[in-house]
Amino acid sequence: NKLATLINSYSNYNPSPLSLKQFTDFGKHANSNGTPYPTEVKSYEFLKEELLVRLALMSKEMLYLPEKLIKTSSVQLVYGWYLKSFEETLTHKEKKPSHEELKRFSKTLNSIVNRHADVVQQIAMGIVQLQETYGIDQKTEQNIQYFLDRFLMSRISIRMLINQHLLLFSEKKPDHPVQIGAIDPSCDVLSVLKDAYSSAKFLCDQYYLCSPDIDFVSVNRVEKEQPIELVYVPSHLYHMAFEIYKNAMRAVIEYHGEAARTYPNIKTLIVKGQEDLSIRITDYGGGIPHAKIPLVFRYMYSSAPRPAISSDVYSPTTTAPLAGYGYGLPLSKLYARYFNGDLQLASIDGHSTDAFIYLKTLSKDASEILPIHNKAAAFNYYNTNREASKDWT
Ligand code: W6P
Repeated sequence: NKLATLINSYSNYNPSPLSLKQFTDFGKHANSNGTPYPTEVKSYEFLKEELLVRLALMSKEMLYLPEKLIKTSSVQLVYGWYLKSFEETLTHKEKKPSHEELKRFSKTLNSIVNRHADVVQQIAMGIVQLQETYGIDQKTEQNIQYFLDRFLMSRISIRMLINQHLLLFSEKKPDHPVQIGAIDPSCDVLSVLKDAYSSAKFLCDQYYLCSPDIDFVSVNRVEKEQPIELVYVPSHLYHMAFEIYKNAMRAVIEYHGEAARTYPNIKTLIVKGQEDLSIRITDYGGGIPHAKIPLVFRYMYSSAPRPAISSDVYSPTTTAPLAGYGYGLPLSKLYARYFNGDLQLASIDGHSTDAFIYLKTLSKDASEILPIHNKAAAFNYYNTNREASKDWT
């Protein structure tokens, strides 16, 4: 059929990654008076093609999932959403960018964002379903890990593009007037971290009736003595820091005991260097064994015993009340990697954990990292048995 053929052909293209500099340069000219809608038209022409590529790639990628997972109702539902959104985007293909068409396009974008709101939850449910019905072996787990890293990164990127277009060109307005869409060209890193800390502290106080304090140290090696600013998406940074603070607080309180009256402070160091903006969050919460570090970033580690969820206003699969290794940490790592940064943990068992967030100081270096598709590589990855390596004991 026609839709399948078009998806096949669009999935042969690679996505075009944008840097934060490209996003902001572009957005600066939005709403500048002159010819009506010149930037909006450019954004429209780019986005309608780019969306088709990114949606097609991920709908194809889903077909590499284990058959038993594809067959679950949750994965079928999500797959249908991708087809529907691809189809809706296609209706804009040969259109001229009239005022009406631009408005209709924004409507489509809105409906895509809403349609895909629960993707992460649905996929997580499908995995739990598979786990409970058949169990998941090591190879299957690795394939799901590989898939989710790619799939969720693609989802982050699609939502970034759509959100950016809507914030710049529709009634939807940014949180803060200086923002260029979702991007703050002078994001105050310390204040975002303080917000994230205080939200985590709020949850921690609710759960344990106490929480560790925090010390912040900032070192600006680029603009001496100035507050540290960065071109970044504040909501992404908030998400990462919030996740780390929750885990850090839980570790500290569980390690020293709820009865302890005082706790060692959590420490946060922010350093802006020429190339990296690095953030180190240290907790003296007893650390975790070196061999267990990779587990923290696994989507399926959440199937291990989780802390009891009392008043569950939070989605049990995406975030737990005070960090139960849901999808929070793997997703945070994706947010960091999305604009060419990273998130890593280093722990000293019996002592402390350092969480590192690396971001790019220069917005031109902060370019989207996107999964590309290559049939041979994908086939190879999804079908290789990495269980028994033949060259090490
Ligand atoms: C821990 C375990 C962990 C995960 C993520 C961030 C901080 C921490 N601290 O003990």
